[in-house]
Amino acid sequence: MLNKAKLLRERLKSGPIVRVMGAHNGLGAKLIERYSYDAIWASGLEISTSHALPDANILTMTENLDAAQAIHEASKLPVVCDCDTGYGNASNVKHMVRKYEAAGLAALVIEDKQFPKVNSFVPGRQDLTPIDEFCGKIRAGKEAQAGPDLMLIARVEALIAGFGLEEALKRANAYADAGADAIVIHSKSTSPDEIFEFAKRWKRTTPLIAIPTTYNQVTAQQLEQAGFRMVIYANHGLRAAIRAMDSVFKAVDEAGTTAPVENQIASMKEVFELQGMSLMKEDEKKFSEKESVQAIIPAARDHQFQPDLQQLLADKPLCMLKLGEKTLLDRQVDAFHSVSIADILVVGGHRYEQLKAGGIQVLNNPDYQTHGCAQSVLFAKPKIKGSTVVLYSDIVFDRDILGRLLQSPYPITLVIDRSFKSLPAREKALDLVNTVGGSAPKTTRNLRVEPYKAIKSIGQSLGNGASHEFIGMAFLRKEGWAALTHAWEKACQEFEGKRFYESDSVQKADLTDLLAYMIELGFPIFGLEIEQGWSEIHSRDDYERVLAHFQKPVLTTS
Ligand code: SPV
Ligand code: MG
Repeated sequence: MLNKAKLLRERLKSGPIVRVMGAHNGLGAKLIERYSYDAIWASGLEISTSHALPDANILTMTENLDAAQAIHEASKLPVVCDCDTGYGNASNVKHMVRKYEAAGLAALVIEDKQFPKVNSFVPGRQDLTPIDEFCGKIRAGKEAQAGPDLMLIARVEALIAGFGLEEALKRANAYADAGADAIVIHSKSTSPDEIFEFAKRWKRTTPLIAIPTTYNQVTAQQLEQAGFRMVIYANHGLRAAIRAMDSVFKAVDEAGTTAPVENQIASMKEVFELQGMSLMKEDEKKFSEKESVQAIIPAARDHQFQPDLQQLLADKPLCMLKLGEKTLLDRQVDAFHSVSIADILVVGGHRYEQLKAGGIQVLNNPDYQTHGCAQSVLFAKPKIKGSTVVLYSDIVFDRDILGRLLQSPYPITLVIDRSFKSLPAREKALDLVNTVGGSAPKTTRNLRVEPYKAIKSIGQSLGNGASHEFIGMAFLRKEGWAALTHAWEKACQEFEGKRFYESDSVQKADLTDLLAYMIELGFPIFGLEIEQGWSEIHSRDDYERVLAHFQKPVLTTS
């Protein structure tokens, strides 16, 4: 672990003057770190102001420690902590040193004023602690620290309190004798002369620190030449933030829009960078990314075999039909997004250029007229990395079906509806399924209904013996997808020039043909049983019915 206290201690001994900039939170620390500062000042004034409270020991030690810790954790730089008067007497200082040291803070500054202190620039009471008492606090602090590196710095307020140079020197010498690792000689003069004079008369090796808030013309180089080893710019970030926020708030108030300030403020990109968002994203990838699921929507067919839809579909694929304000495809994409599936591959053919929806990738299959649905699904193969949901482009469904499907532990799971038997017969052949064991009996109360059924057979010609209907939505885990593509290659060789289950050829095969083949090869395929909650669009009637559903006024309760 980076020992920042040791680093700072070393830096004070040699090299250019140590430059320290003030902050009150992690954000300030991040901005300071962009430049060449050596350390960060966890300023009591800044921290108090950020709580809109007086800099007068109103905040507790814990609140100040929390802020200092946030600064420390946000940055690689050592933190020099403003610890006011040490939050009480020698016992409080001992407790404080242990807590701050354990938190990894590099240096603590305590000032020789009486508790509760008031900021040095506020006129009025600036009462000093008796020298002996303050020396006791320093000794207590040094005794309390566990390791050799933490620095306990004594801040002399004699010049602030109006006692003059002699008193300041007397105190500084006593504090150095008591074990202080450095001395802050604070001044509210507008010229650096008094602290220069102090430095001239300082004959010890204990390093000197200046806080040039009022004598702001002085340069770091001048301070260094005068003998100072550290300069603290105590509150400039806070004061800059006040001015920046205020001018933006004022401008927006006057303009009634945020447009005029947009180019004066940080972009969201910069905000995210300061948060460490990109690092977090990398970590998510590295450590906690869930198996990413892709989606394939085969949408190549022209639906010429559905005469009453022909007119509607002359210039577009079926999934581009409008269902209320959105297209069918939009609704499918929304459903995928709701379960965090963003990589959506739509295999197009007929009027593929019309396929449009947020974030989809269109793959154009130029041979769609001679290919069946299975081949359309497999057209996406080069893009598939692991698990995938296959969704027919002509169905609408309740989103929770998709959510439940993704919970399936099986390599291949088809969504199967058990309600089809109780519905009026439909003219078009259905993708029927027979499961092992059939549906749960409706007459008994079941504590738990097993939602997954092993599928025994699948095909359009199963007829009345079928137990369920395949709705056109399937989830293939990585191994399921691998098995499907493997079965496809095998089928292409084995069934070359022959009928393939219910299709004239492998090329023309439906997905159900390929699944039937896999079942015959002994690959386990499961069904997630549902009861309604979806509809296909196979005819004009279907379309009108689904359209009416989406145009229905929203029901309100009175
Ligand atoms: C602080 O930043 O809280 C300080 C320095 O103590 S000053 O406000 O300049 O006294
Ligand atoms: Mg302070």
